[in-house]
Amino acid sequence: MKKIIVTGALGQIGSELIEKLRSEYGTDNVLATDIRKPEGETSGPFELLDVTDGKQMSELAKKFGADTIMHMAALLSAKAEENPLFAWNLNMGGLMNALEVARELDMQFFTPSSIGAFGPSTPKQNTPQDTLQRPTTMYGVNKVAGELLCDYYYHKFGIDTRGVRFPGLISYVAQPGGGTTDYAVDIYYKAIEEGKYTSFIAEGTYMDMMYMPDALQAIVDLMEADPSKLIHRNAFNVTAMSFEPSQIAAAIQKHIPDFQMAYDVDPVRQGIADSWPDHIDPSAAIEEWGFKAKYDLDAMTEDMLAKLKKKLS
Ligand code: AKB
Repeated sequence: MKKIIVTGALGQIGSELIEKLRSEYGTDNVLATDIRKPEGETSGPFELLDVTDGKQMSELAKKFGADTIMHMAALLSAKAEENPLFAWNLNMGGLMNALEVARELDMQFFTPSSIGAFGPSTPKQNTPQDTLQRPTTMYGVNKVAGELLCDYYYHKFGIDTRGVRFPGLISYVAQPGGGTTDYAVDIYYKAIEEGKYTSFIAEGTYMDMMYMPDALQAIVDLMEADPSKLIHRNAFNVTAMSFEPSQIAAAIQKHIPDFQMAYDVDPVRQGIADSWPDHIDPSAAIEEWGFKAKYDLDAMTEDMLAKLKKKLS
C-alpha cells in the first residue's frame, strides 16, 4: 500500500485529491499538507507545510514514512502574472524541494503541468504531445521548466517522476483561485445564484477543460501505470473537451432556459487564453496508460448544476 504525502492539499485539486487517495489507499496512508490550516474537521492526517521550506518537507515525509509525493502547491496563471517573482520562487522553489525530497527518500513523484506550458507559437489545433513550447507567461515558463526538471530527475537519478498537462479543471467542491480557465467554474455558481454571468473571456476563445472526477482518476491511473509502457512519463497531454464561452452558456441554458450571458473581457486573462492551444491531442496518454475521460460538456453541466444546487441551498 502506498504512503502518500500531498502538498497544496487545500487547493482546487488537492482538496478533492486527498479524498480520492484516502478512498483508494486508506485514510491513514495519505498525509495532507498545506501552508494554511483547514477550516473545519480534517478527514485524516494533516500538517502545516510551506513548500519553500525543503527541510520541513523532508522531515514530514520521513516522519510519515511516505514512499510517494504528490506536489500540487502552485500559483495559477493569472495570479502568477500579477507577481512573477513570487510565482517563480513558489512554483520553482516548491517543485525543486519536492523533487529533492523524492530523490533523498527514493519516492514516486507526481506533479501537474498545464496547457499553460504552451505558447502562441505552439500549434493551436490537436496540439501534439511533443511540440514547440515557448510560453509567454511566468506560469508557462514555470511549467515548462518543471516538465524538464521532472524529466531530468528521472534520467539523472532514476526517480519515478510522472505528470500530466491539465487543462482547465471544473469542480463544485473547491473553487480555483487565480486561473485563466476559472470562468468555466464561476459561470455555474452565477447561473444558479443570479441566472446570469459576465464572462471575462471573450466569445470564440476555445480552451481545453476537464471535470474534476476525470482529473483525479487520471492521476491515480497514471501513478498505477506499468512504468515499462511510459515513453513520456511527465507532462502527458490530457483533455476531456474543448469549448468557448457561448457553448458552456448554451449547455447551461438546457437546464436554466432564462440564463443570460454577457461579456466584459479582462485583457490580461484574455491575453493568456489567446496564447494557449484551442484543443490538445491526448493520444500519448491514451496509448501509454489508457487515459479516458467520462464527462463531456453536457454530462459535466448536468452533474455540476445538480451538485451545486445542493451545495448552495
Ligand atoms: C489556469 O487557468 O491557470 C489553470 C491551468 C489551465 O493551468 N486552470
